[in-house]
Formats: sequence, structure tokens, C-alpha cells
Amino acid sequence: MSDSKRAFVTGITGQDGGHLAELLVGKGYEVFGLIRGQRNARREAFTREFPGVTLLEADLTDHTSLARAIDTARPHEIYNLGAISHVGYSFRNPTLTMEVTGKGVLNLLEAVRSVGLDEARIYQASTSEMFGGLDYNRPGAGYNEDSIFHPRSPYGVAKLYAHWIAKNYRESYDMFVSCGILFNHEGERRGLEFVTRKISDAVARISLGKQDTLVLGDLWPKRDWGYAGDYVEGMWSMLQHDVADDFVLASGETHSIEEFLDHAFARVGIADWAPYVRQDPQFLRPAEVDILLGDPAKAELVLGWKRAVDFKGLVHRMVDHDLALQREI
Ligand code: NAP
Ligand code: F7E
Repeated sequence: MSDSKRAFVTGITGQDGGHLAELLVGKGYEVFGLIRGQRNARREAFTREFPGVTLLEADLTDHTSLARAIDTARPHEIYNLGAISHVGYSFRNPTLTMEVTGKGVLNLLEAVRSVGLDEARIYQASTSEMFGGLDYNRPGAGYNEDSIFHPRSPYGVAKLYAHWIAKNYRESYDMFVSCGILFNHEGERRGLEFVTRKISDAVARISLGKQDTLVLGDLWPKRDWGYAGDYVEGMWSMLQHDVADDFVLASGETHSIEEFLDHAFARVGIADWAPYVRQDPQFLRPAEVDILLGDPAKAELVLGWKRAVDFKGLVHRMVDHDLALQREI
């Protein structure tokens, strides 16, 4: 085993996992990542991009596999990013969501204890979806670490269980478990099932004549959107801090999907996007989170965290990336 710091990352094949792997490898960590399934379609691309990262087979629903992977890596830091993370999917698969996104965290914490690694520092990926976006909470001010939770989806409820069990293990067993309550963060690694990447991909295709229409659900919900590369810096900072704690990472601005469409289409020279966008009830959710706005003051003050990419810069970055990608294909 090398002398460098070791990190174990669940969800390493996802959006944040890619950004975090890049960050940790750049900092000289020996990085281990969880890969699930007997033939994971993302393994090949991941290994090509990160040949130095060791992938260990496990699943958040399988305590034994987690314990084995953690015992192999013996990490100083564990980042738990693995989850069923799509809100719409969680309504259609609520039990699976609770098993992976909720109970998976308990499995991980118990696996850490069972291999005697209680001193490892753990990051838990909590979410603004735990707040639920109802305006009775902190009207106009933005949610912070003390705001009231009222999740509006099976995903949000599972994440709230995960958040509380993480805090409970911090308090009960004196484990270093920090929860990052992150608002939406996006970028070129974002899955096509999320609205921002769905838009940037479609805008690129439409501008190149490869697609006619973009079909979406509601356009009025507002989100506090930032760039994922900035947010993984915050995750790392949380584990370097003296004490385990909870931190909100957010941009402090909220924008509607319509505004995202404005900037995305304008980037390719289309001023009026209405003729290209159609709405379909299949993308509506049984309960919607109307508006999310975060207050990152604590992370800025205590961790010195600050986002670098603003909303317009984020949209442009995603559209430019997808344009380049579509031109190659
Ligand atoms: P993502 O792209 O959807 O990645 C999810 C990851 O979880 C994938 O690597 C996936 O592996 C893995 N996973 C799914 N089921 C698993 C299981 N049973 N066992 C082990 N791993 C499993 O998500 P993301 O956007 O990177 O988000 C990272 C984390 O932050 C998630 O926990 C998410 O809920 C949370 N979060 C995200 C945001 C955001 O705006 N992005 C905001 C707040 C919180 P496969 O590749 O094998 O499917
Ligand atoms: O939806 C609306 C949809 O799926 C954003 C996850 O990373 O951030 C993410 O959750 C909004 C919602 O992200 C479509 O109804 C309209 O109002 O991109 P999304 P999300 O639900 O905010 C949080 C913080 C997380 O923690 C989650 O893991 O866009 N919307 N039309 C649509 N959404 C999708 N996906 N597809 C549409 O066609």
C-alpha cells in the first residue's frame, strides 16, 4: 500500500464521481471507486479516462461487498456519491430508491465500522431536494443548514433518511461524517436524463439540423444551478475541515427552465425557442418542487468555498460542449 492519501468513492461512474476523480487524482490521492453490476456499461469509458483509479466491485445494497471493498482500499476519505439520483425515476421506483439512496448509506456506515475503520472521514451527498421548495420555510432568503425539511419525492425522503442516519453515526459513534447539502449542479458530465443536459444536447442537435423538437415537462420550476466542478471542490474541503459538519453549497441565485432555454438557444443564434419546444405530460411529476434557492454563506465563511462559474457561463459551457460533441459524431 502506497504512502499517499487514499480515497474511496461510491458513484464514481456518475457526474460528480468523474469530477471528483479528476480532482483527487490531481491532488495525488490513490483513488478507489465502487463499480456495480457484472457488466457495467460505464466501466470501459471510465477506465480509459482514469487508468490510475482502481475499481472495486460492490453495491450499496450489499453490506458484505461494501465491507470487502472498504477493507481492500483502507481509505482515509470516503465519498458516498452513489444513489438513485433522478427524482422522476424515484416516483416510479420508490422501493429501490429507498434501498439504494436511503438504506445504502446505513450499509456503508456499518461496513466502515465492521472493518474497524471508524477514523475514516466520510462525505455524504445530501441534497436541496430535502427542503422541498415550499415557500413557508425561509421565504426569499434561501435555504441554509437550519431550514426545515419537507421532501416532495421518494428520492427526497430517502435522502433525508440518509442525512439523518449519517448525522446519527456522527453523534453516536464519534465518526467524522460530513453532509454536503448541495443544490443542483450540472456540466458536461451530466446525464442526458436531467433537464439541463437534455436541453444543451437538444439545442446542439437542433442547431446542426439533427433534431426538430425538444419535448419537456413543466418549464416554470426554478432551480439554484451551479457547475459540478466547483461543487466537488467543496466536498473535498468539507473533509479537510477540523470537524465534521453540514454545509450548503449553492449559487445563491434561482432561475427557471425557461431562462435556461433562453440562454441555451441564444448561444446558437436562436432568439425564439417556442417553435422548437413542446410539452408532454409524461415528464410531469406527481409532486413538483416549485423553487429552490440556497444560501451558501456558511461554506463561504468556514470553508472559503466560492463558485467560479455563473448561471450564463454554465449554460454556455454545456451548449458549447454538446456542439463540439455533435460535430464529431
Ligand atoms: P449520477 O450521475 O446519477 O450518479 C449516480 C451514481 O450512483 C452512479 O455512479 C451510479 O452507478 C451509482 N449507483 C446507482 N445505484 C447504485 C448502487 N445500487 N450501488 C452503488 N452505486 C450505485 O449522480 P450525480 O449527479 O453524480 O450525484 C452524485 C450524488 O450527489 C448522488 O448521491 C446525488 O443524489 C447527489 N446530489 C446530486 C446533485 C446534483 O445536482 N447533481 C445535487 C445534490 C445531491 P452506475 O454508473 O453503475 O449507474
Ligand atoms: O429536473 C423539470 C423537472 O431532473 C429539474 C438531481 O441531481 O437536482 C436534481 O434533481 C426540473 C424539475 O433535476 C423535464 O420537473 C421539465 O422541476 O434536471 P432535473 P432535479 O429534479 O432538480 C437535485 C438537487 C438532486 O439532488 C437530484 O439528484 O426540470 N423538467 N422537463 C424536467 N426534468 C427532467 N429531468 N426532464 C424533463 O424533460
